Amino acid sequence: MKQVMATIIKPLPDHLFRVHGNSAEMRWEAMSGVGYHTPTDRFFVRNHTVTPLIDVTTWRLRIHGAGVRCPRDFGYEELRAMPSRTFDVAIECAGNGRRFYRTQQHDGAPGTQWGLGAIGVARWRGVPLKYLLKQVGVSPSAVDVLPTGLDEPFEDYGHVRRPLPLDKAMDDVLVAYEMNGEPLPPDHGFPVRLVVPGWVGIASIKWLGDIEISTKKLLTPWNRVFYPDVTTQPVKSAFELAWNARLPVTGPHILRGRSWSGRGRIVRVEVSFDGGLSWRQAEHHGQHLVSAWLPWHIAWAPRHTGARVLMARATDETGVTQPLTTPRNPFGYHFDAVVQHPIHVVNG
Ligand SMILES: Nc1nc2c(c(=O)[nH]1)N[C@H]1C(S)=C(S)[C@@H](COP(=O)(O)O)O[C@H]1N2
Ligand SMILES: [Mo]
Repeated sequence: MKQVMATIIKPLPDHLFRVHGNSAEMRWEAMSGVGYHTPTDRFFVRNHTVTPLIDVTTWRLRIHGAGVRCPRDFGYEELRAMPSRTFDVAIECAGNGRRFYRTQQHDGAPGTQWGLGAIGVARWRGVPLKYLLKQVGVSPSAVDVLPTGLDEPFEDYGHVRRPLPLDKAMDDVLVAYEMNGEPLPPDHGFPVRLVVPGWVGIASIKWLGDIEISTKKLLTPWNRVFYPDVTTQPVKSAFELAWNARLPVTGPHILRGRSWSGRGRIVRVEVSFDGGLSWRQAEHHGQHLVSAWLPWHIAWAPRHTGARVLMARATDETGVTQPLTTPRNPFGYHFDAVVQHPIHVVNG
Protein backbone atom coordinates (compact mmCIF):
# COMPACT_ATOMS: atom_id res chain seq x y z
CA MET A 1 0.00 0.00 0.00
CA LYS A 2 1.31 3.42 -0.89
CA GLN A 3 2.04 5.50 2.17
CA VAL A 4 0.42 8.92 2.20
CA MET A 5 3.08 11.46 3.10
CA ALA A 6 2.14 14.64 4.90
CA THR A 7 3.73 17.46 2.96
CA ILE A 8 4.07 19.57 6.11
CA ILE A 9 5.03 17.95 9.40
CA LYS A 10 3.89 20.47 12.00
CA PRO A 11 0.21 20.64 12.95
CA LEU A 12 -1.84 23.10 10.87
CA PRO A 13 -4.86 23.89 13.08
CA ASP A 14 -7.60 25.79 11.33
CA HIS A 15 -7.44 28.76 13.71
CA LEU A 16 -3.77 29.40 12.80
CA PHE A 17 -3.52 28.41 9.13
CA ARG A 18 -5.22 28.32 5.75
CA VAL A 19 -3.81 25.35 3.84
CA HIS A 20 -3.04 25.73 0.13
CA GLY A 21 -1.88 22.35 -1.26
CA ASN A 22 1.74 21.79 -0.12
CA SER A 23 1.85 25.17 1.60
CA ALA A 24 0.08 26.87 4.51
CA GLU A 25 -0.61 30.52 5.17
CA MET A 26 -0.75 32.13 8.60
CA ARG A 27 -4.07 33.69 9.57
CA TRP A 28 -3.35 37.25 10.64
CA GLU A 29 -5.60 37.02 13.69
CA ALA A 30 -3.02 34.49 14.94
CA MET A 31 -0.63 37.45 15.49
CA SER A 32 -3.13 39.36 17.62
CA GLY A 33 -1.73 39.90 21.11
CA VAL A 34 1.44 38.04 20.13
CA GLY A 35 4.93 39.49 20.63
CA TYR A 36 7.29 40.80 18.02
CA HIS A 37 8.24 37.45 16.48
CA THR A 38 5.96 35.00 14.69
CA PRO A 39 5.85 31.92 16.91
CA THR A 40 7.16 28.90 15.01
CA ASP A 41 3.83 27.06 15.43
CA ARG A 42 2.12 29.65 13.19
CA PHE A 43 4.92 30.60 10.77
CA PHE A 44 3.76 30.08 7.16
CA VAL A 45 5.20 27.17 5.16
CA ARG A 46 5.88 27.28 1.44
CA ASN A 47 6.99 23.91 0.07
CA HIS A 48 7.52 23.08 -3.58
CA THR A 49 7.21 19.39 -2.70
CA VAL A 50 7.40 17.75 0.72
CA THR A 51 9.25 18.55 3.94
CA PRO A 52 12.21 16.12 4.00
CA LEU A 53 13.54 14.49 7.17
CA ILE A 54 17.31 14.87 7.10
CA ASP A 55 19.73 12.79 9.18
CA VAL A 56 22.05 15.34 10.70
CA THR A 57 24.74 12.78 11.55
CA THR A 58 25.49 12.20 7.87
CA TRP A 59 24.44 15.63 6.53
CA ARG A 60 27.18 17.85 5.04
CA LEU A 61 27.11 21.31 3.52
CA ARG A 62 29.33 21.27 0.44
CA ILE A 63 30.83 24.52 -0.85
CA HIS A 64 32.52 24.24 -4.21
CA GLY A 65 32.69 25.57 -7.77
CA ALA A 66 34.97 27.35 -10.20
CA GLY A 67 34.90 30.48 -8.03
CA VAL A 68 36.32 28.74 -4.94
CA ARG A 69 40.00 28.13 -4.14
CA CYS A 70 39.65 25.38 -1.50
CA PRO A 71 36.33 23.57 -1.84
CA ARG A 72 35.29 21.76 1.32
CA ASP A 73 32.32 20.66 3.31
CA PHE A 74 31.05 21.39 6.78
CA GLY A 75 29.20 19.23 9.31
CA TYR A 76 26.34 20.36 11.55
CA GLU A 77 28.30 20.44 14.82
CA GLU A 78 31.15 22.19 13.05
CA LEU A 79 28.80 24.97 11.90
CA ARG A 80 27.27 25.29 15.36
CA ALA A 81 30.74 25.72 16.87
CA MET A 82 31.60 28.66 14.61
CA PRO A 83 31.06 32.31 15.55
CA SER A 84 27.36 32.99 15.13
CA ARG A 85 25.11 35.98 14.52
CA THR A 86 21.47 36.46 15.46
CA PHE A 87 19.11 38.49 13.27
CA ASP A 88 15.39 39.35 13.49
CA VAL A 89 14.39 38.99 9.87
CA ALA A 90 11.17 38.62 7.86
CA ILE A 91 10.78 35.88 5.28
CA GLU A 92 7.98 36.63 2.83
CA CYS A 93 6.88 34.80 -0.29
CA ALA A 94 7.07 36.87 -3.48
CA GLY A 95 3.45 35.84 -4.11
CA ASN A 96 2.15 37.05 -0.74
CA GLY A 97 -1.11 38.90 -1.44
CA ARG A 98 -1.54 37.31 -4.89
CA ARG A 99 -5.24 36.76 -4.25
CA PHE A 100 -5.85 40.53 -4.25
CA TYR A 101 -4.86 40.86 -7.90
CA ARG A 102 -8.09 38.96 -8.51
CA THR A 103 -10.33 40.22 -5.72
CA GLN A 104 -9.34 43.91 -5.84
CA GLN A 105 -8.05 44.40 -9.38
CA HIS A 106 -10.07 41.76 -11.29
CA ASP A 107 -6.87 40.58 -12.96
CA GLY A 108 -5.94 37.36 -11.18
CA ALA A 109 -2.68 35.47 -11.53
CA PRO A 110 -2.20 31.70 -11.31
CA GLY A 111 -0.35 30.22 -8.34
CA THR A 112 -1.09 29.90 -4.65
CA GLN A 113 -3.87 32.35 -3.83
CA TRP A 114 -2.22 33.73 -0.70
CA GLY A 115 -3.92 36.42 1.33
CA LEU A 116 -1.39 38.41 3.39
CA GLY A 117 -0.24 35.51 5.56
CA ALA A 118 2.80 34.32 3.59
CA ILE A 119 5.12 36.31 5.86
CA GLY A 120 6.70 35.78 9.25
CA VAL A 121 9.42 37.37 11.36
CA ALA A 122 11.67 35.04 13.34
CA ARG A 123 14.87 35.34 15.32
CA TRP A 124 17.38 33.44 13.19
CA ARG A 125 20.78 32.33 14.44
CA GLY A 126 23.57 30.93 12.35
CA VAL A 127 26.85 31.57 10.60
CA PRO A 128 27.14 34.54 8.21
CA LEU A 129 27.51 33.17 4.67
CA LYS A 130 30.42 35.54 4.07
CA TYR A 131 32.30 33.84 6.91
CA LEU A 132 31.98 30.43 5.18
CA LEU A 133 32.87 31.94 1.81
CA LYS A 134 36.05 33.42 3.32
CA GLN A 135 36.99 29.98 4.61
CA VAL A 136 36.79 28.43 1.14
CA GLY A 137 38.54 31.37 -0.51
CA VAL A 138 36.36 33.09 -3.11
CA SER A 139 38.35 33.95 -6.24
CA PRO A 140 38.19 37.47 -7.73
CA SER A 141 36.38 36.07 -10.77
CA ALA A 142 33.43 34.70 -8.71
CA VAL A 143 30.03 36.19 -9.62
CA ASP A 144 27.16 33.98 -8.46
CA VAL A 145 26.42 31.83 -5.42
CA LEU A 146 24.00 28.95 -5.99
CA PRO A 147 22.42 27.32 -2.92
CA THR A 148 20.54 24.05 -3.54
CA GLY A 149 17.95 22.38 -1.31
CA LEU A 150 17.86 18.68 -0.42
CA ASP A 151 14.09 18.34 -0.79
CA GLU A 152 12.73 16.18 -3.62
CA PRO A 153 13.16 17.55 -7.15
CA PHE A 154 10.26 19.77 -8.21
CA GLU A 155 8.50 18.33 -11.30
CA ASP A 156 11.13 18.16 -14.08
CA TYR A 157 13.06 21.16 -12.83
CA GLY A 158 15.41 19.44 -10.40
CA HIS A 159 16.22 20.49 -6.86
CA VAL A 160 15.04 23.88 -5.67
CA ARG A 161 17.91 26.31 -6.28
CA ARG A 162 18.27 29.99 -7.08
CA PRO A 163 21.48 31.95 -7.64
CA LEU A 164 22.36 34.94 -5.49
CA PRO A 165 24.76 37.57 -6.75
CA LEU A 166 28.07 37.46 -4.86
CA ASP A 167 27.64 40.96 -3.42
CA LYS A 168 24.37 40.01 -1.69
CA ALA A 169 25.89 36.70 -0.51
CA MET A 170 28.81 38.64 1.02
CA ASP A 171 26.49 41.19 2.65
CA ASP A 172 23.88 40.11 5.22
CA VAL A 173 22.97 36.49 4.35
CA LEU A 174 22.84 33.98 7.19
CA VAL A 175 23.34 30.20 7.08
CA ALA A 176 20.79 29.64 9.85
CA TYR A 177 20.43 26.61 12.12
CA GLU A 178 18.15 28.17 14.76
CA MET A 179 14.68 29.74 14.58
CA ASN A 180 13.26 31.53 17.63
CA GLY A 181 15.87 29.98 19.92
CA GLU A 182 15.34 26.34 18.84
CA PRO A 183 16.97 24.18 16.18
CA LEU A 184 15.20 24.79 12.85
CA PRO A 185 12.11 22.60 12.65
CA PRO A 186 11.91 20.24 9.65
CA ASP A 187 9.32 22.39 7.81
CA HIS A 188 11.53 25.48 8.00
CA GLY A 189 14.73 23.90 6.71
CA PHE A 190 16.37 21.60 9.28
CA PRO A 191 19.29 21.26 9.59
CA VAL A 192 20.28 24.50 7.88
CA ARG A 193 18.69 27.13 5.61
CA LEU A 194 19.66 30.46 4.10
CA VAL A 195 18.06 33.63 5.44
CA VAL A 196 18.31 36.41 2.87
CA PRO A 197 17.07 39.68 4.44
CA GLY A 198 14.75 41.87 2.39
CA TRP A 199 14.58 39.51 -0.57
CA VAL A 200 11.83 37.28 -1.96
CA GLY A 201 11.32 34.14 0.15
CA ILE A 202 12.60 31.83 -2.60
CA ALA A 203 16.11 33.23 -1.98
CA SER A 204 16.06 31.72 1.51
CA ILE A 205 16.71 28.13 0.41
CA LYS A 206 15.70 25.53 3.01
CA TRP A 207 17.37 22.14 3.68
CA LEU A 208 20.64 23.45 2.31
CA GLY A 209 23.04 20.79 1.04
CA ASP A 210 25.22 22.46 -1.53
CA ILE A 211 26.52 25.92 -2.41
CA GLU A 212 28.23 26.42 -5.74
CA ILE A 213 30.31 29.54 -6.42
CA SER A 214 30.47 30.22 -10.14
CA THR A 215 32.52 32.52 -12.31
CA LYS A 216 29.58 33.03 -14.69
CA LYS A 217 26.04 34.28 -14.17
CA LEU A 218 23.89 31.21 -13.54
CA LEU A 219 20.42 30.38 -14.81
CA THR A 220 18.13 27.94 -13.01
CA PRO A 221 14.38 27.48 -13.33
CA TRP A 222 14.06 29.62 -10.15
CA ASN A 223 15.48 32.75 -11.74
CA ARG A 224 14.42 32.01 -15.32
CA VAL A 225 10.98 30.31 -15.31
CA PHE A 226 9.79 31.20 -11.78
CA TYR A 227 10.65 34.40 -9.92
CA PRO A 228 12.58 36.06 -12.78
CA ASP A 229 13.87 39.53 -11.88
CA VAL A 230 12.43 39.67 -8.38
CA THR A 231 14.76 40.46 -5.52
CA THR A 232 13.70 43.06 -2.92
CA GLN A 233 10.24 42.84 -1.38
CA PRO A 234 7.96 45.92 -1.55
CA VAL A 235 6.15 47.69 1.31
CA LYS A 236 2.97 46.11 2.76
CA SER A 237 0.66 46.23 5.77
CA ALA A 238 -1.76 43.90 7.53
CA PHE A 239 -4.25 44.14 10.39
CA GLU A 240 -4.02 41.53 13.14
CA LEU A 241 -7.65 40.71 12.49
CA ALA A 242 -9.61 37.87 10.95
CA TRP A 243 -11.00 38.35 7.48
CA ASN A 244 -14.63 39.43 8.10
CA ALA A 245 -13.86 39.96 11.79
CA ARG A 246 -16.83 41.00 13.94
CA LEU A 247 -16.27 44.06 16.12
CA PRO A 248 -18.88 45.25 18.63
CA VAL A 249 -20.15 48.77 17.99
CA THR A 250 -19.40 49.58 21.63
CA GLY A 251 -15.90 50.92 21.11
CA PRO A 252 -13.46 52.46 21.05
CA HIS A 253 -11.29 49.62 19.79
CA ILE A 254 -7.55 49.51 19.57
CA LEU A 255 -6.85 48.05 16.13
CA ARG A 256 -3.39 46.57 15.66
CA GLY A 257 -1.32 45.69 12.67
CA ARG A 258 2.17 45.43 11.25
CA SER A 259 3.91 46.95 8.21
CA TRP A 260 7.12 45.89 6.52
CA SER A 261 9.34 46.51 3.50
CA GLY A 262 12.33 44.72 2.03
CA ARG A 263 13.80 48.14 1.27
CA GLY A 264 14.22 49.14 4.91
CA ARG A 265 12.42 50.61 7.89
CA ILE A 266 8.83 51.80 7.92
CA VAL A 267 8.54 55.52 8.65
CA ARG A 268 4.77 56.08 8.58
CA VAL A 269 1.54 54.08 8.75
CA GLU A 270 -1.89 55.55 8.02
CA VAL A 271 -5.30 53.95 8.38
CA SER A 272 -8.56 54.76 6.62
CA PHE A 273 -12.02 53.80 7.87
CA ASP A 274 -13.92 55.45 5.02
CA GLY A 275 -12.66 53.68 1.93
CA GLY A 276 -9.61 55.92 1.48
CA LEU A 277 -11.28 59.37 1.69
CA SER A 278 -9.43 60.29 4.86
CA TRP A 279 -6.39 58.81 6.59
CA ARG A 280 -5.23 58.94 10.21
CA GLN A 281 -1.73 58.21 11.36
CA ALA A 282 -1.27 55.04 13.44
CA GLU A 283 0.99 54.92 16.51
CA HIS A 284 4.16 52.86 16.25
CA HIS A 285 5.18 50.58 19.05
CA GLY A 286 7.67 47.80 19.54
CA GLN A 287 10.92 47.32 17.70
CA HIS A 288 11.84 49.23 14.60
CA LEU A 289 14.12 46.96 12.61
CA VAL A 290 15.42 47.19 9.06
CA SER A 291 14.61 43.71 7.81
CA ALA A 292 11.52 42.90 9.83
CA TRP A 293 8.22 44.60 10.59
CA LEU A 294 6.89 47.56 12.52
CA PRO A 295 3.94 46.89 14.86
CA TRP A 296 1.40 49.72 15.13
CA HIS A 297 -2.03 50.48 16.59
CA ILE A 298 -4.82 52.98 16.20
CA ALA A 299 -7.97 53.72 18.20
CA TRP A 300 -11.32 53.54 16.43
CA ALA A 301 -14.88 54.08 17.66
CA PRO A 302 -17.31 52.83 15.01
CA ARG A 303 -20.52 54.90 15.07
CA HIS A 304 -22.93 52.42 13.50
CA THR A 305 -23.29 48.74 12.76
CA GLY A 306 -22.80 47.13 9.35
CA ALA A 307 -20.14 46.03 6.87
CA ARG A 308 -17.02 48.17 6.74
CA VAL A 309 -13.62 48.12 5.08
CA LEU A 310 -10.36 48.83 6.91
CA MET A 311 -7.35 50.07 4.96
CA ALA A 312 -3.75 50.56 6.11
CA ARG A 313 -0.93 52.03 4.09
CA ALA A 314 2.73 52.32 5.05
CA THR A 315 5.64 54.38 3.80
CA ASP A 316 9.16 52.99 3.96
CA GLU A 317 12.42 54.82 4.48
CA THR A 318 13.01 55.08 0.73
CA GLY A 319 9.89 57.29 0.59
CA VAL A 320 7.68 54.72 -1.16
CA THR A 321 4.05 54.62 0.03
CA GLN A 322 1.71 51.72 -0.71
CA PRO A 323 -0.39 52.60 -3.78
CA LEU A 324 -4.13 51.97 -4.18
CA THR A 325 -3.48 49.61 -7.10
CA THR A 326 -0.44 47.54 -8.09
CA PRO A 327 0.68 47.32 -11.72
CA ARG A 328 -0.30 44.00 -13.27
CA ASN A 329 2.19 41.19 -12.71
CA PRO A 330 1.79 38.01 -14.78
CA PHE A 331 3.06 35.85 -11.89
CA GLY A 332 1.11 37.65 -9.18
CA TYR A 333 4.26 38.71 -7.35
CA HIS A 334 4.77 41.82 -5.25
CA PHE A 335 1.18 42.88 -4.59
CA ASP A 336 1.88 46.04 -2.59
CA ALA A 337 -1.40 47.95 -2.94
CA VAL A 338 -3.49 48.83 0.11
CA VAL A 339 -5.58 45.78 1.01
CA GLN A 340 -9.29 46.30 1.66
CA HIS A 341 -9.93 44.32 4.83
CA PRO A 342 -13.65 43.63 5.35
CA ILE A 343 -15.12 43.62 8.86
CA HIS A 344 -18.59 43.70 10.39
CA VAL A 345 -19.53 46.11 13.14
CA VAL A 346 -22.17 44.36 15.23
CA ASN A 347 -24.33 45.13 18.23
CA GLY A 348 -22.17 44.48 21.29
N1 LIG B 1 14.69 23.85 -0.63
C1 LIG B 1 13.64 24.68 -0.66
N2 LIG B 1 13.79 25.94 -0.21
C2 LIG B 1 12.77 26.80 -0.24
C3 LIG B 1 11.50 26.42 -0.75
C4 LIG B 1 11.35 25.07 -1.19
O1 LIG B 1 10.27 24.62 -1.59
N3 LIG B 1 12.44 24.24 -1.14
N4 LIG B 1 10.49 27.35 -0.83
C5 LIG B 1 10.94 28.76 -0.90
C6 LIG B 1 9.88 29.73 -0.85
S1 LIG B 1 9.05 30.00 -2.31
C7 LIG B 1 9.63 30.47 0.28
S2 LIG B 1 8.48 31.70 0.27
C8 LIG B 1 10.34 30.20 1.56
C9 LIG B 1 9.35 29.85 2.66
O2 LIG B 1 9.99 29.60 3.88
P1 LIG B 1 9.17 28.89 5.06
O3 LIG B 1 8.48 27.68 4.50
O4 LIG B 1 10.15 28.59 6.12
O5 LIG B 1 8.15 29.90 5.52
O6 LIG B 1 11.26 29.12 1.44
C10 LIG B 1 11.95 29.07 0.21
N5 LIG B 1 12.95 28.04 0.27
MO1 LIG C 1 7.80 31.85 -2.00
